[in-house]
Amino acid sequence: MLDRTGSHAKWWQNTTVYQIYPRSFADSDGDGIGDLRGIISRLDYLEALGIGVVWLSPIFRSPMDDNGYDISDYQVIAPEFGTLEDFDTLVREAKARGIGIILDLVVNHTSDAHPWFLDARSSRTSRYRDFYVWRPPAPDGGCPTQLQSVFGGSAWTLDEAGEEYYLHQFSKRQPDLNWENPALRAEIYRMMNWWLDRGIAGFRMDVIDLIGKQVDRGITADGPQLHRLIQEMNRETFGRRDVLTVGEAWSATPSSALLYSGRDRNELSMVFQFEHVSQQWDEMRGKWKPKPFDLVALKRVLNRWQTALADDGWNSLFWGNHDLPRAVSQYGDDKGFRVESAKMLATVLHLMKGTPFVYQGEEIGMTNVPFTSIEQFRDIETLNMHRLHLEAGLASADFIRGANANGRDNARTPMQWSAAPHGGFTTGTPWIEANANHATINVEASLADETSIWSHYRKLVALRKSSPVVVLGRYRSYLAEHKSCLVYSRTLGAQRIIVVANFSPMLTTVDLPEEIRTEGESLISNYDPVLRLGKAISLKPFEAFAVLENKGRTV
Ligand code: TEU
Repeated sequence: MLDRTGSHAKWWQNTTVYQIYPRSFADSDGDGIGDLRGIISRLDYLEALGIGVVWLSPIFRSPMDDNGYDISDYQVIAPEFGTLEDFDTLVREAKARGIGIILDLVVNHTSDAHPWFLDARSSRTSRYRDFYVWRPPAPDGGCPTQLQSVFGGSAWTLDEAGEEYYLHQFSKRQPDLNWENPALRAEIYRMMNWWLDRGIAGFRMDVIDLIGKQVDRGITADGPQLHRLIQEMNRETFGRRDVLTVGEAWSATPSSALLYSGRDRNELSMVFQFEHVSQQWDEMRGKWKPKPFDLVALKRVLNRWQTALADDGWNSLFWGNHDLPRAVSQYGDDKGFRVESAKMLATVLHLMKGTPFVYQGEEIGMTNVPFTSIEQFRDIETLNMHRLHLEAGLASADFIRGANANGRDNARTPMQWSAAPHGGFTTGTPWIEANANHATINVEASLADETSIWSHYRKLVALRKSSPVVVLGRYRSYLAEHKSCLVYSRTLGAQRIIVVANFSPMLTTVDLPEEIRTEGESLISNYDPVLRLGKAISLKPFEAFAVLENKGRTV
């Protein structure tokens, strides 16, 4: 498959990635926590879906203050997840099924239980002191700056022994690393090569846009040295290997994404940007007070990113992950038209230009979980924010409404394998309650139904593998201001695909622009196949389809 420059497309441009949150995916030993042997037992399921890569959220030793995004030993598997031998078995068994494993590289910070930090805080002359970011108290004895943590409260905590504050942009148990220190960087690169030598297929890089922080200048994300650091990391580790690297960058813009992923930049394969997510959050209260869904605004963002990276760089494509609400609840209709809208969302995303990421359970239409009491939640961010909400005099019920819409636990309830207790995730008591709708929304029921959401995802994954126009076709959008209909085309040579989607639960009639009135073969549809696009077309609730135009035929 050749790209527009005539060079071959990269292997990670025509594959689909599946994200596993190990804690909630499959528990093999009945302790209520998912583990590596549980994942191994489900590799045939992922192979059947057609997945080419699995991204594992962190599996390393950790106090689990932030469910593994607080690492205390980068080269030991967390005992609750298994052993290094289990990991090597997973890599081998996945590879035998054509699946690569990418690891979650969390190197903006460690856990406060990491030996580096324990040593660093033991003495101001520790050799590891400068692996972290320490500052003296402000003149009034308070925090060095007013920087706030993502999880609420100050980003500074006073270490009594050393009478200095240390920086933590997340929980106080996640001290930020000092990437200005070459000795720290060398330790990270050594660790990365150790995992690459074990046969992994790449890395997802946690908040990689924060490693260039310059806190004395008030800079946390996208610092002036950031790209120099990523290019050094590339040179010292994965740059010499044909692997997939995706950086999580909440601060990314279309122009900075070209710096991260441009073909001659020697940085990353792609980034996760979140404009389509954060543009739905309230300016003041963020995700805890979501705005009403606005398709025109969403289309504007999707189009901006497809257009910006049309000729260089590469998009990641995702609706959800372990930090985000369930896609069908956020962008579709998880009540009246769950199946139709989940298939619609998958069609819209998977036929765009970029690498699609499927979050565990998305492929069977798992939904947000209607927790009613704060005791049911587990996420440190949610629990911290709830406490601050109450301290600010706001009602718990008001906060819980926001957490029901956008809290991270929505994505972290156990994977629903069957109608058995706890969704068949564990024979024990799960670390977090399973969604009660596992009785009807589960893998077993999906696999038995050829019209299921799962079957729809499998078709889309196969389309990407078999169709150069899906991988490399030029994207063009239409009807930008239409409030409920999304339309785009992909063109490569004489081939053109037209994708049409109705984001509304209402029957919708749309006048199509003349340049896309055509006929061809139905590539995929969530209702009856569509072969012809005339002047006016009526769309059923959440109807979506793709037509592959017959060469040279228009109506
Ligand atoms: O997330 C980065 C991050 O900032 C998110 O937590 C997001 O901003 C927040 O959920 C929005 O409210 C990464 C990981 O994906 C996340 O799970 C970790 O908690 C975080 O970094 C710290 O490692």
